[in-house]
Amino acid sequence: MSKFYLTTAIDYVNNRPHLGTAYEKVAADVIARYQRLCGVPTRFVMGNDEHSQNVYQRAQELGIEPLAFCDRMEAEFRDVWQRLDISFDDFIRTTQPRHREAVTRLVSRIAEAGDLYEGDYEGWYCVSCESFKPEKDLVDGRCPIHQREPEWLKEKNHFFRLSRYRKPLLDHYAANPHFLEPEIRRNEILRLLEAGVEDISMSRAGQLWGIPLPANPASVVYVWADALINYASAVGYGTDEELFERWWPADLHVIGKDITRFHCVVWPAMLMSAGVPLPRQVFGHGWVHWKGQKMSKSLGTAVDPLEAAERLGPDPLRLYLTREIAFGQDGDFTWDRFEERYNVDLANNLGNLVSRLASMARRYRQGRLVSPAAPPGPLAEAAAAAVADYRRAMDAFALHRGVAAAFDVVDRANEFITASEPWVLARDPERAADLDRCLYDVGEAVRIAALLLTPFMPGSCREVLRRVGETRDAGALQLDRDAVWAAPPGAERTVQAGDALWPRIEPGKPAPGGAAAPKRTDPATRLSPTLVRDSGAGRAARAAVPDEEQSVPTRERSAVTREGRESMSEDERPGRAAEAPPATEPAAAEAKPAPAPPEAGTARISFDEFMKVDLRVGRVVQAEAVPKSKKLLRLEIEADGVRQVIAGLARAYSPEALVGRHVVFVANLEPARLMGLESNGMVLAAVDANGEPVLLAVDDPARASAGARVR
Ligand code: ME8
Repeated sequence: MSKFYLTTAIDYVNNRPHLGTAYEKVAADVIARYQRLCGVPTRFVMGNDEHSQNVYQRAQELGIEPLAFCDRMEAEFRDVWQRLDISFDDFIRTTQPRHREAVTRLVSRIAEAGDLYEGDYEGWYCVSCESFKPEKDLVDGRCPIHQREPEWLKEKNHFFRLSRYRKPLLDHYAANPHFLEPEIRRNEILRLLEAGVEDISMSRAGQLWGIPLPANPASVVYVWADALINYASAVGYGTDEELFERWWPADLHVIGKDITRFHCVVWPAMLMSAGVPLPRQVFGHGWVHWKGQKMSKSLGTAVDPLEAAERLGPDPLRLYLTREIAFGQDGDFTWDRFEERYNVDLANNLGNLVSRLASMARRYRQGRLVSPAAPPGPLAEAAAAAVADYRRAMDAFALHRGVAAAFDVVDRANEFITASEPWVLARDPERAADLDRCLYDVGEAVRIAALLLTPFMPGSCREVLRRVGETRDAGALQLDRDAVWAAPPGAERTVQAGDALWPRIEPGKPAPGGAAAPKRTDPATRLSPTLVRDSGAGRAARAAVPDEEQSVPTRERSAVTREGRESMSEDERPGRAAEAPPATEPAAAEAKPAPAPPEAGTARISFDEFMKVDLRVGRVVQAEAVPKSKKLLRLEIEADGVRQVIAGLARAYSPEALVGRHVVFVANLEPARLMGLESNGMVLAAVDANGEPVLLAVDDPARASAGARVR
């Protein structure tokens, strides 16, 4: 393919974008960036649909000219798209002269083809859909999408002979099985065409706001016919033949599933009538839901995309939308899930991998990694397989599978570090080449993962690539040439350290500003009255309950905590476990209730005695449940090398919540055995009212990184 012309639906501007409309733009942006990464000349067009009655009414309510209102809204829309890093090449507005020219030309061609005729329309009209509604499509007399009562219209209109194109459309679908994706939408449209289509109104009488119908300038072109033509006017139809030749037909229209009938029946029929080639493909994505309902301003279920982007950063939001929602299906947005995915995918997984690499590179090789002569390890093959999966998925617009393939590389790299134990290799000078191989390969895996993730998280991936020593500009990288394992003997990379890219957040609490996150403002100040969010009280209350316990009913929870305070549970008593050695005092204070503090003035220790305790900052690089124990977790803590610590944190923290986290621990405690496992240290935690541990946090892990002394 010599080019890729991609469009999104153009938005009604009576309200600011919400997360549902933003989702579409993010998904399309990922596709556009992927095409560019593949080296395909790409034109990505978005825009605003301004001739709607709602826009006119809104401007009237505000007492300003409709065009002045649209100008103001354009600035708002552009601001949101810029903050979400949407890389459109052109932004069309239906009030622009180039669009008016194109509409006039295309509607005239339709008239010349004998496909416009005058008639009377009488029926329902939903202003929110800007759509004529047959009685059978109403549910309890309301529009099922906007849940509002439609208006009864009776007016003289010009009709488009859509019925004439039923057979040509069916033929087109038969000859182009991928014209409409995903398949479920195609089937819906085929059923609709098979059932027969009626001619549709192409003009509105008595309207002042719109483009005059060439055949009858007292009417305006029906807003949907007007809006659909934007795809052609944006590439010069009727105004710039050369541009039109270069880019038309569109390669892909990305739209929501509620507007497939307009795009996959009406629009192709209009083009057939006007003698213009049809777009190659339409993708009808699903809806973002909020609490089980379509996210929508008119339903009062909209979330502000800027609030979400400001909470954790635009890239985590882009990642959430494209990874969490299978492209083509509906999916939910919840704040809790958003935060959870952030912690799992970014703080604990990719972010942790990048910091681990930087810290090992610095510690063992002063940041400079050199590929040794030995052949690459298993990561090379894993990365090649992931790249192939990624391409297959992305070429089929399965964005969620594309991003998953990229994260496979991240998972494999993390597993590889654990399996190869570079901290052990580092102790043995004879294994220096193995250490070089390991570190270089991890760097290469991170580079490839970041390259694959670039369309999803452009800003963050640029930074990750820089940190793993990529010196070329991210925009110049190409999938074919650069997503290839490149570790010839002697190749070098300089790994840069930096702040944590995505610091772990405590659910419901303000997010820390990571290197990849923008400065936050108070999200509440961004709320417009029509946008919803969880109540702050609810979120704070949930935050007070550790993640894992949120699903435990209250009664059960209190039983758990009582048990935790008073005794070890039956199955946790060392004697019960088959492999358990004789009971030992738990080395970790958090494995049993903390003793009451001595009264002030008694049992004081000297400074020298205190200084005997070697307290350190450690980073949890691995965490898992200890089999047969409800309380204990096996942690691998990185400080001066990596050590195993068995800690009684399981009732308050899930293992995945701990990976990547910085803790304070006693480093010079004698080894002890717990449930048959050796523990080399004790993690410090406060104890809450229920006797459950509350970990001590390190305020700034970038300054007090793993190994830092605590006094
Ligand atoms: O329909 N989830 O404009 P619009 C996912 N102007 N996508 C959603 C969504 C949600 N909750 N809510 C809306 C229009 N969308 C017309 C388009 S194109 C020639 C004219 C999608 O502002 C919706 O499906 O109501 C559409 O694709 C886009 O956002 C703009 O919606």
